[in-house]
Amino acid sequence: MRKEVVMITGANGEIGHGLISHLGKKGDIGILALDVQPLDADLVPYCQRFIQGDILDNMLLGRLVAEFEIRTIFHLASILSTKAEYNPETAHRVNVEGTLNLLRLAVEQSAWQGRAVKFIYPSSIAAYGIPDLETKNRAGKVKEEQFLQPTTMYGCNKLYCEHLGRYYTRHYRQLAADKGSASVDFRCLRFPGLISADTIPTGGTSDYGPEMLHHAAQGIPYQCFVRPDSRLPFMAMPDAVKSLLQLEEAPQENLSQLVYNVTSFSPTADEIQTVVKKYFPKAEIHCQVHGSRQAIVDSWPGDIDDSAARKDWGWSPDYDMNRAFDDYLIPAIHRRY
Ligand code: AKB
Repeated sequence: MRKEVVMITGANGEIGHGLISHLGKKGDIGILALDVQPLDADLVPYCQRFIQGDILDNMLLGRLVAEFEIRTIFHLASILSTKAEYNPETAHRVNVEGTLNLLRLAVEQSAWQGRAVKFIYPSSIAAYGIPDLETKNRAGKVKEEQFLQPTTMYGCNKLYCEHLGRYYTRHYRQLAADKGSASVDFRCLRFPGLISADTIPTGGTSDYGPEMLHHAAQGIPYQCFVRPDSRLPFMAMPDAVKSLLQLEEAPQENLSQLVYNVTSFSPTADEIQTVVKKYFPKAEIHCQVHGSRQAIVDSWPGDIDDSAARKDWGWSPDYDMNRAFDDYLIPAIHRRY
């Protein structure tokens, strides 16, 4: 008999770590983990199966459909914004074709199970593209339907995959229903920058937040690549995990939209530096602006409106900036380094 599992792609990435540790500690569902990189040893015991493989490998995905009963796909694998700018076509292949492959897998699983497989997709504030700084400063909390003109390949990929998810859920569902089959139940979060105590992101543009903290904790000088007044929304990793699981559990009839902003606090780079220096007074942090990364940050909103998530499925972050540092990041980082 096939065992019911949740499938997690990008398992060895930042969010993968947080999600696998959380679900693994709860232990009430098997985890099928997939990543192109080997899985860190501390995550292996939490997984029913880890497969080192590529989401572009359709033969591999076909095997998984045959072997497992997949309840939910958390599709976390992606090439982040800065890295994607250096390899746009590769990013497109991984971020878009990879997502399409997984949507197809979800459709096949749904048809086989006779019920819609849930597909939880983290999109990003990169889906937004604000034309200039003055508009950014006046925009306030940006809503899901505003400023959807991304300036990066990653942002274009995320926005397009949101549309693909909508297509498979709303329109393909009708085709499936006509054939007496089920389709996929796609649900999407637009994440702000994330800060984890356990992992340091690679290839993103909001990375200056977590990098400042992790460098300071290790006594390594840090060159911050954005201006001190640069503002972005952020969230602590436990809240990111909480939002993924809350959205997965939300009753379908409560969801008035497919794509939801979620966020917690919106500091400037200078405000992050101030709080980091409160805990690590000897931290050496200097500013050396990187033009193209700064341009990406300037095109992303300084804050986003997550009222739809709050209203539809009771979203509320546990960690504001003070709590994130006092109760989560600093204690965990002291244990780590
Ligand atoms: C990135 O910086 O690319 C990501 C994101 C905001 O999606 N952290």
